[in-house]
Amino acid sequence: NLIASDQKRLIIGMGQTGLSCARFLVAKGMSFDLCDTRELLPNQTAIEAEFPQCKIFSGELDAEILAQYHELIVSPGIAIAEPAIVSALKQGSHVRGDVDIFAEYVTKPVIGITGSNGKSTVTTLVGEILAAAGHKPAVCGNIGIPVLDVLLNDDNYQCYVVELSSFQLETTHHLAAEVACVLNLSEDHMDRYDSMMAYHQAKHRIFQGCRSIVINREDTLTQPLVSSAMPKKSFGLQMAENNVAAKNQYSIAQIKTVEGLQAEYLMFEQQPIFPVAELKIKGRHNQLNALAAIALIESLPSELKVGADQLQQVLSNFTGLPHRCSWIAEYNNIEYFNDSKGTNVGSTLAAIEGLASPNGKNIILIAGGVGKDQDFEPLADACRLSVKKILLFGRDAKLIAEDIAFSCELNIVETLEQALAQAQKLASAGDIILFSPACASFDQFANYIARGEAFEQLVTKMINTKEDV
Ligand code: UMA
Ligand code: ADP
Repeated sequence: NLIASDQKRLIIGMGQTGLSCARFLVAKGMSFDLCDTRELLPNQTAIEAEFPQCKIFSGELDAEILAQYHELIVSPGIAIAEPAIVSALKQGSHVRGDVDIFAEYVTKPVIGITGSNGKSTVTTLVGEILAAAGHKPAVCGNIGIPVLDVLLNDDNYQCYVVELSSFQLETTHHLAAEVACVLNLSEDHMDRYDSMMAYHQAKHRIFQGCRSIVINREDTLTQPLVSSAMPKKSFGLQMAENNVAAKNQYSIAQIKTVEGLQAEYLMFEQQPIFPVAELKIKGRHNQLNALAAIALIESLPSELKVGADQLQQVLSNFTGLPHRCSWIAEYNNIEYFNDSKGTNVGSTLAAIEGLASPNGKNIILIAGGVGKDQDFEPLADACRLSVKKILLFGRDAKLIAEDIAFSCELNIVETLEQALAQAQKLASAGDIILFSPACASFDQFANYIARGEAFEQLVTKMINTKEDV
């Protein structure tokens, strides 16, 4: 039997994160072993070639093997509540993740961004604004680039804009971000958490050791318990009524322009920053995302200062990321939107609210997939107001139907293709066909990107076929 010692580290998961941890530890001259529970080990060839000295364990996590390691470096796709991990912890092993190692070594400012929705949009926006100002940001984390991969090229960067998932935060002990933010909090990943409280606690680990915070004034769940001395900026739609209360607040307000017209502006305290109508990203949620990005940027130290021109240039050019409420086509006066990244109830609500017409029901919604044990009832009111019909497909279609029954007309079909065909038949001029699944994709697709691309291809094919007739 091996005896646990400070030298013994086990990387759990051989995906992107596991591989980045292995490369980073090698660069620091540290030894480790690896394991993965998947039948087909990812990156196996690269790992065997690059790290021939390592043991690789496959198959189910084994409590006895894990307990032999002092440090378990757990990938985000593996829950730390796994019995083998819990058992190793009881026997004295420590758990950490790639972001915790990153936090130990990083010396430049870190901008930490989490939340149930909007993380990738805000992370990208912050990165683009800093880049436009000539600073060299590394945009990384849950957005798709492991933090340790970029830290290996630290000389190329002046700061780190890090998107963090609750899974990554679970294994992070002291991020010490320059500024940290939970954008919003609504139910997600309930298949991995026992309660909303547990999910909330994981998200709030982003504030550990931070130097300043950005909070969402209209979502108390985003607000940490911190000392009143902690520098704080806040964003929200409503502006506080007087100058004192509005201190450090970002909001949206109607103001009189120099031409004497009323226009909505993104505001800092009582000063206009940018006209809402000139944002290319649409919907109230994206206005909040823009405010959050500005608040984060303006919380940074003076060496990362951004000029008003540079900020405005990015705000007026940023068209958003693909698969997030993206306009796809208009045909016969019917518009098609792909919101495949709408993988939870909160994001689908934002999509419906962003596209709803004040003059009655204008949306035909296509949703469904893997429901992650969410409660779909919060969709019911928005459906009652704005959705003509819902077409549900995928594994949990029936569960969703039970939660939102009677809020609007509803049909269950097997596939996305059948859903689109039915939506198409129902739609009339002025309607919107919105694909916003509120669910994960892996029952029928590899990921949200493949699902969004499938939807876009189906729409294009349908339009081309009609035009050929
Ligand atoms: N897995 C196993 N056995 C293992 C290890 C993993 O079955 O031993 C499974 C996981 O359950 C998961 C898949 O393999 O289904 C990938 O897990 P991973 O931990 O190896 O993932 P990575 O490839 O390292 O990618 C991770 C993030 N993935 C997850 O959190 C599941 C990526 O976020 C992230 O971009 C990447 O690190 C770089 O930081 C993806 C994601 O879906 C985009 N995130 C979730 C979300 O945004 O909702 C949280
Ligand atoms: P994340 O990285 O947190 O998943 P994204 O920026 O990729 O966030 O957007 C994911 C989904 O959430 C998309 O459907 C998008 O339209 C929606 N969304 C974006 N920002 C918000 C927000 N502030 N509130 C609610 N939904 C949002």
